[in-house]
Amino acid sequence: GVYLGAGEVGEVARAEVERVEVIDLHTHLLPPSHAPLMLWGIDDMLTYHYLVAEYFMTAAPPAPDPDAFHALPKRQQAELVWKGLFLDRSPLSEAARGVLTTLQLLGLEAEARARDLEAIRAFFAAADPDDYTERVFHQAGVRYCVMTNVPFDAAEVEHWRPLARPYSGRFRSALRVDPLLKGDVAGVLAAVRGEGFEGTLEGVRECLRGWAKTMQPEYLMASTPHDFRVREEDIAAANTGGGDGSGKGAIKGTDLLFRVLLPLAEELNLPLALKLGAHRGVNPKLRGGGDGVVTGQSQALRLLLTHFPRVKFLGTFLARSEQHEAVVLANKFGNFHLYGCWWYCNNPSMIAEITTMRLEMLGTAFTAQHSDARVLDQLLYKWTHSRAVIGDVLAAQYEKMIAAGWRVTREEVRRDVWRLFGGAYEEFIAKDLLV
Ligand code: RAT
Ligand code: ZN
Repeated sequence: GVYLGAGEVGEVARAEVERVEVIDLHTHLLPPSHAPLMLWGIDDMLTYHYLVAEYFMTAAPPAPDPDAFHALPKRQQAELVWKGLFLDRSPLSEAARGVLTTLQLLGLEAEARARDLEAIRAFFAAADPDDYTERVFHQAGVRYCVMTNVPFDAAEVEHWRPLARPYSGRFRSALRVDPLLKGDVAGVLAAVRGEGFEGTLEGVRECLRGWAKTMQPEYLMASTPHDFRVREEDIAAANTGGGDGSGKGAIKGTDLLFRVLLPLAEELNLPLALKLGAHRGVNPKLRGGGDGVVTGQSQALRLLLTHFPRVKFLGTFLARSEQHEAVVLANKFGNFHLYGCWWYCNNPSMIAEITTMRLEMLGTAFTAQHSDARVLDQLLYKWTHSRAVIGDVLAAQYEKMIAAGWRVTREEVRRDVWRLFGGAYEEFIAKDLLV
């Protein structure tokens, strides 16, 4: 290829970010074969927990209280959110703007502008879930997404054993195991026994091996509890054995992490993806929308990276203030891959700041974004909004590089962009660790 002129590199970078087919490393999407668990359409968009929380913080009496709201049919919940956030005030927040962008991309801008919820509903009522899924992935430019598959969730389990029908390659699995990180021994043993395994550490391992076989996950994953700590004495104690539930001493919460999850990650050659910094249920009445943020978890991750060099870790932090520590860790540990701007950081201002810092310190050795979409249609806005911000950030970085005398071709820009949107992840998964 030919070198781009100094004046065109920014535009080319933006254009390449627009067109790259991304890997969406973390979503809560499920394929149509998992219906009714697959969320899509306007009522699911309006009842997204980000919007429901915003609705409660703004709705005036006689708005229902959260319990009464959640007891209503979804249709009615959606109507309340629509009125509260789109009719009684303007949809200024990122999540509310997301609904507008989505409708615009679906050709429903006029209906939205007319505030015509019924006309918007009619569009989705006429859509076929399989065709619509393919359309959204294609239009959003998503090669494939990684789901969040929870073997401890009875409603989801039904759809796996037996698998209703093979699902499209647009969906890949991640096996989510939060109770193991929480150290919920009683809960985990009850679940494992319920599936016919022994209530021992080996029983838990067997159960998870079975789920890994069923789901064929890309990685194991968990979010950390707000009080998550890694202590070297716990790692040492786990290494010297002790209780395994077969009578020789009780199983401790930390055993689930150090004697089950991490050894299993190594045995199955699966990375462990950690999402650090959520504080679940700070306002439990808001349910999924009731979680907060905590800081101070990067040291726990550092200890895991140090003590488990044969395990690959993917990681992302919820707190803005912990992004810098996260970048430094990603610059020190070859078994760590940093990905995405998660949840409360998935806002344009944060994405710009965080991506700039990562580019400056990591080059292309990270994954710029994941959508965390819970509703299929959200792929459209989350990727549109993220591409716009990341394109600008990347353009500015290339311009500084050009000012230092370097020249690049369009193909080189394309290669770099691919790394930031999925290529670096696939390289990380494929590489051999130097231990
Ligand atoms: O962003 C979200 O939708 C949160 O509710 C969480 O699901 C979070 O992303 C998580 O995976 O724990
Ligand atoms: Zn999530």
